[in-house]
Amino acid sequence: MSLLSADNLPEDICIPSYDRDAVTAGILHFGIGNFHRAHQAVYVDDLLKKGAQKWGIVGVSLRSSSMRDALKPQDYLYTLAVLGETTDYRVIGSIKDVLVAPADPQAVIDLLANPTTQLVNSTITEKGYYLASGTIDFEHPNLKAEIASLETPTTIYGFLTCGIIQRSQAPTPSKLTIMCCDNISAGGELIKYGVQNLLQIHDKEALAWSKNNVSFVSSMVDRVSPATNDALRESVFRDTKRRDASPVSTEPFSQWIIEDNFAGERPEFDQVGAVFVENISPFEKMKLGYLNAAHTIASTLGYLNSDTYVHESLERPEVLNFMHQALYKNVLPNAAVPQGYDGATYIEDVIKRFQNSNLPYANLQVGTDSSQKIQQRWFPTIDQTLNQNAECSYFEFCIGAWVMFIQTALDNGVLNDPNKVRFQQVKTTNFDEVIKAYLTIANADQFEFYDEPDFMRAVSQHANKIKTDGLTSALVAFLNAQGKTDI
Ligand code: CS2
Repeated sequence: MSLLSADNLPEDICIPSYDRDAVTAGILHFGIGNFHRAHQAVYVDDLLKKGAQKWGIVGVSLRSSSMRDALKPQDYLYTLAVLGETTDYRVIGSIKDVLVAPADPQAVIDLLANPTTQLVNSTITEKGYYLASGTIDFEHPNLKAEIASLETPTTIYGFLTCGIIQRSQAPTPSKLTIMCCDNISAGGELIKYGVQNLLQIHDKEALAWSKNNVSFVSSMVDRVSPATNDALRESVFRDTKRRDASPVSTEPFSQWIIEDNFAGERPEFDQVGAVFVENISPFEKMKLGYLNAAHTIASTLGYLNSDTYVHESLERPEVLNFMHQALYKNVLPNAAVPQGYDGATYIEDVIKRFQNSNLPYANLQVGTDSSQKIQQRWFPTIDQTLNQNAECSYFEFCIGAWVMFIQTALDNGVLNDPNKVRFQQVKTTNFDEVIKAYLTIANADQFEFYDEPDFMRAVSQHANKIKTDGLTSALVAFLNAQGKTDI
């Protein structure tokens, strides 16, 4: 069986042109998922091709061994399939190893303390940060356990804290940069808050050392990369003649904006297309408030229409029209874009990317962890809009549709959300109470719109209309009531 490996690389496609054995792992990456392997790991592969051998990656899985088990037989090589107008393949070699934290936590801590490690990145999805009410939920059992003892860390905060403590005890401790690469606003500051809280409890000397030697950085990351399926495995085998247990598909577009605040050495990611900036906030707000908000709009409406993929959702004229209207009328006027960007152009570019039928992205994949995601993607814009007494009716419909998404996905047994049990425990037959309960579970009560009677009344009307008439009928009626104007 022609399994992809270092001794069995495919011909005629782009492969690592550098000596992988000479590469050392300057980067530790928490969350070796498809997004990381389509994004940061590709930038690093490009950097290694330019001779920057010190920036190889060791991945760390905080939960399961599946990625390690898939990649180890392939020498941690994998195939990237870029699915645009054409299909382009390349083999990525930037990952040198993958550790499974629950199996050997000390190996992860040792790596964090190792002076060769200079940069720690995270793509652990929104739920990996244990957010509640807009900040870290220190009441969560996993965090309570780490507050009590760092004997067996399980969260990114616990592991980073243990690693910093051990690193600080070296004879000549070296600096470290920790970078959030998730769709989280001010992710670097959030990780800093969680880690410094634990250091304050467990090792004040390490806390003092970290304040001068460890920096916490945010970044805006952007590349659509669906979950791997057998169809991709088969097309990769057909086209490259190599079996790859875990190939990754993605789009041609890629963007990485990085806050320029490195404690130690900074990989020259700007040599391979990333951009370093002083102020990351406008970029985070644009990505979350436009692209990710739109992704959740398309997937929420799409799932209620029984469409499997995002591009199929947008093939419905009424959904595409709603998407345009929502972004132009409820986002663009209230969510600034960074200098040099044009909001309308960004909207059109994002929608075009989502319409790429060569890269099917499941509505249910976007819908995963939606109770966490909408707090970052929708709620801040809604509050901004209400504070400016601006138009917000499209988000009223979105929130009503999201409530129906949760209820429908629960009924269908396909809801994938850290709050699934809490949603299941909402048993009232009063639908307005269901709406309030679902929104409370999503921490909406921490936002102003939750106590805005007109807004919540409209949400209830839309949710009830969708419940009784179905999504399409409710959506068309809504658009007609808005005096539907095609963009
Ligand atoms: C998506 C994101 O699944 C989701 O939540 O909205 O993963 C999205 O594809 C990326 O942020 C695009 O950069």
